[in-house]
Amino acid sequence: MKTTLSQQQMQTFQQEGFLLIEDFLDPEELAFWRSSVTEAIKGRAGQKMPGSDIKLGEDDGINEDADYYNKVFDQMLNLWQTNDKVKQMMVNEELGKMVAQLADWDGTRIWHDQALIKRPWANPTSWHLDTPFWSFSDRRALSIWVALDDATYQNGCLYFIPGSNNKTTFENPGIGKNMDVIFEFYPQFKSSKSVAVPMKAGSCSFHNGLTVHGAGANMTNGFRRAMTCAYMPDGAVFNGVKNILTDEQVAKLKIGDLLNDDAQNPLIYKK
Ligand SMILES: O=C(O)CCC(=O)C(=O)O
Ligand SMILES: [Fe+2]
Repeated sequence: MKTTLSQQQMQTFQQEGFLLIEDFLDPEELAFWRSSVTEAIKGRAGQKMPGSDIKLGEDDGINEDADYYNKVFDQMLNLWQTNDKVKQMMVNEELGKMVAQLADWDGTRIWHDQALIKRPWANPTSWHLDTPFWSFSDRRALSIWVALDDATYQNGCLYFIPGSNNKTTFENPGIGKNMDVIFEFYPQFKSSKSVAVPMKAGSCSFHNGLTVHGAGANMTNGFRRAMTCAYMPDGAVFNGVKNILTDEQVAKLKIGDLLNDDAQNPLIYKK
């Protein structure tokens, strides 16, 4: 894993809100990540996340747009909790340090990992923010997105609006069916230039969770698989948003409580 960062890369990330790292994984590591994620997904038998009965393709059942959203991507969360190989990939101090350097914080915890798989002919992922969905509020929170297949203009590579990370708020426009819903909330970006980030399998990008981002449709007959992980700073506190926490976990939390349960949010690096 290529986890060494230059000062320039850290600065670019702070300014632009995203950073591409080419050849993040070497071929051997990529093979391990691919087979481990595949194994972990199989092991789930359709269960989207531990502690929940929701099956892949069954959520949002009351939402008339469920059919559309189910075809944006298959989303499997917290594979690290149910597969030891994925745990080995995710609970990695070097990676935690890299994240801490980009975020400029002292300790890194995992919020959740997530496999994001665009099947052949998948719908696009419309412009959105990540952090406002999460159960803590921190402008520095970020994700890694590792390409397990080549991510191309044709099959749904990521797009970013550079610099939006420093101007968005915690207001959450959600992931709308229409690509442009976010601009109703953040009209200042309506005429911004976007940047496409195609990448080879094994490369990765990091993005701040307040950077406006999305992905294209999959116009091909192949899969576009990515393994991602969202990170939080050590010391982050509960903001009252349930997100992926279970009812039992939420029942035990008061707003302002530390999210420091290592079984849910493992500390992977501390300065
Ligand atoms: O993979 C995608 O289509 C979207 C990824 C994304 O929004 C994220 O990783 O935060
Ligand atoms: Fe996102």
